[in-house]
Amino acid sequence: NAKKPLGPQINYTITGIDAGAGIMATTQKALTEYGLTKDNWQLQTSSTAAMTSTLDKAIRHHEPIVITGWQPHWMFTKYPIKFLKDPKHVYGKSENIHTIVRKGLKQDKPEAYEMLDRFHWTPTEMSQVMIQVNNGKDPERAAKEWIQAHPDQVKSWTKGIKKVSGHPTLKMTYVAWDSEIASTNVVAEVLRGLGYKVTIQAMEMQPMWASIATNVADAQVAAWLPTTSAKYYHDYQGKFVDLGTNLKGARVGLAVPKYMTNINSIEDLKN
Ligand code: PBE
Repeated sequence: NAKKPLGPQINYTITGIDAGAGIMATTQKALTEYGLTKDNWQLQTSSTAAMTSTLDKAIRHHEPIVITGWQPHWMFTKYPIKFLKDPKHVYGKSENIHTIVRKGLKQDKPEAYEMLDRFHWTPTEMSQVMIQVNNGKDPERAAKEWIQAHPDQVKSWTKGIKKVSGHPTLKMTYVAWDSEIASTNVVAEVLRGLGYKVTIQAMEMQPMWASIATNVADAQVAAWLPTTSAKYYHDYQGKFVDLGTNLKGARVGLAVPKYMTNINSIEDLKN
């Protein structure tokens, strides 16, 4: 098997996720830029759950597989996988996750704005929530428990902010990726602690950006930049407020099991 090139072994197929994800658009671009479309490499659309279950199966059988991978995500702790080098930097060097709010939020809901502006955490902290949810815990429960276990961190986001009265509503939108399920639930819980009646609504990436741009929603904490969400960032530029990084050091790319020792770079997918 080692002598047979990788392409035919996996039908020249990269196992991807939902069509709307930024990583899918970037991977399509990578196939072109690395000259892989000529070899008939293709990107298969599925979902995170389907991709990780295909990955699980491949690893159990010690078979080759190429997936769209990103960090923070439990796939990197649960499975022995590695990112492929990306010498053309199609996926960018590293990504940060930004908090995006609607215009006018600062005037209308200054307390919420202030908390959202302060919110930031580390990949390790986000992973603590993600793992609990992956183990079957309800996301709201996992968020509440994380908040209880990290009072100092939460205080740094809320210290000095006055609790609001009358339970004003606050609407957050997100895409149901594991990372965003974790962050959105934690932020929503903290805002509830400040007196808001917070709703969170999952949708696809384009409507999420549109919801903020049209003032239908107040905030989202799911903007992977500068590469992964670039399309919508530019499409809606001027119609939202970017509060900057809430998580530093995310990463997006193609990944393979570590036992695929001959495949270390996207270039290696070429025969
Ligand atoms: N992801 C996780 C998303 C952003 C968060 C990398 C799958 C994407 O748009 O590709």
